[in-house]
Amino acid sequence: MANNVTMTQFLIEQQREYPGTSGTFTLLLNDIVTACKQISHKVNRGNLIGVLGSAESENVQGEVQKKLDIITNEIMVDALSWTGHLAGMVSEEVDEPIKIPPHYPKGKYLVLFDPLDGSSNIDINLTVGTIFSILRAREGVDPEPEDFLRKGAEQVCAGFVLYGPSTMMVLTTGHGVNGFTLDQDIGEFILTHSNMTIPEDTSEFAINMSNQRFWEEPVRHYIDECVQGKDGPRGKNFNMRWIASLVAEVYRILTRGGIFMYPYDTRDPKKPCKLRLMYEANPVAFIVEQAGGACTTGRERMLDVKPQSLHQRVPVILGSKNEVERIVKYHQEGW
Ligand code: AFP
Repeated sequence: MANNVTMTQFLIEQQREYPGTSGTFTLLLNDIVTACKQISHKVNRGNLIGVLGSAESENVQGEVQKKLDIITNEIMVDALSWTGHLAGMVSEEVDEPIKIPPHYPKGKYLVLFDPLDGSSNIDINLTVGTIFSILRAREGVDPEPEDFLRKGAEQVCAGFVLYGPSTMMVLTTGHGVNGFTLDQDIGEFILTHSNMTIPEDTSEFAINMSNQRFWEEPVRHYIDECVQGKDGPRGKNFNMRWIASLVAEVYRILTRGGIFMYPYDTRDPKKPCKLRLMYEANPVAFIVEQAGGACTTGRERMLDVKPQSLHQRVPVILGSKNEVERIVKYHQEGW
């Protein structure tokens, strides 16, 4: 592909390789891109336009919302409702599925999204992101919640946008993973990272160590071995990272390998996991697998998990394949 390839050109050229595609999909992705450009602008201007800090409200998860959680959710819904490419949406910030207003046509796709992942980092000017997952819909009808509860393996596309030192979009449509950087001068995402792949081995793990006493034994055993370093059973030193922003962790792993874990823990029996299956775990699992990595709950391949509810939480272990397989083996061995 030539240089300075815009995302639109990339998608259209990719579509030509797969005859029978209608082009609606490219239009839908462009709608999402337009929304993320608006979000990038808001996030970047932050205090200059008074959008930082908390809103006096809670989302369906019982979490205090940031002003930008609400603003970014509205931007996504407004940008996607009128286009005629969607039959319905699900957002981390809204309890029920979001319907397409009756005066707009309904399309053949469903979008599930976390409008602002890592929002606890927004006030400290750290990288945050938007995560999205696209499924096919039953055309022309208002989708029931069940229409969204599909295994991650049924996704037709998944992506996330990073609002960091530069704004980037990482995307898969099931044909590898590509990264695009937003050229603020021309307002276009330009292909800068073709065929991103995750090394099978790594010496870098990411986990919130402050939860160690609540982890299950297989995870505790794995981390114990890592921190023992070259004098321990792994015979090599490991480094640790924790950004508290899933998108930034996954981008680091796509760039240089690594393993990320937000495992099952016993802190709160009502909430044994943190990350949400439908709009956090499934889209990053699709991306990680397409980049040659692996993603599991510890006991099951993430993309095979049968969803039970729109906002369900799951344990997430993802990254360099050989490390993920080692942790799965520890779960199977009943550590
Ligand atoms: P927020 O969106 O509420 O900041 O949560 C971010 C997140 O879902 C994910 O992006 C991080 O990996 C994880 O939670 C951070 O969790 P801790 O706050 O427990 O470190």
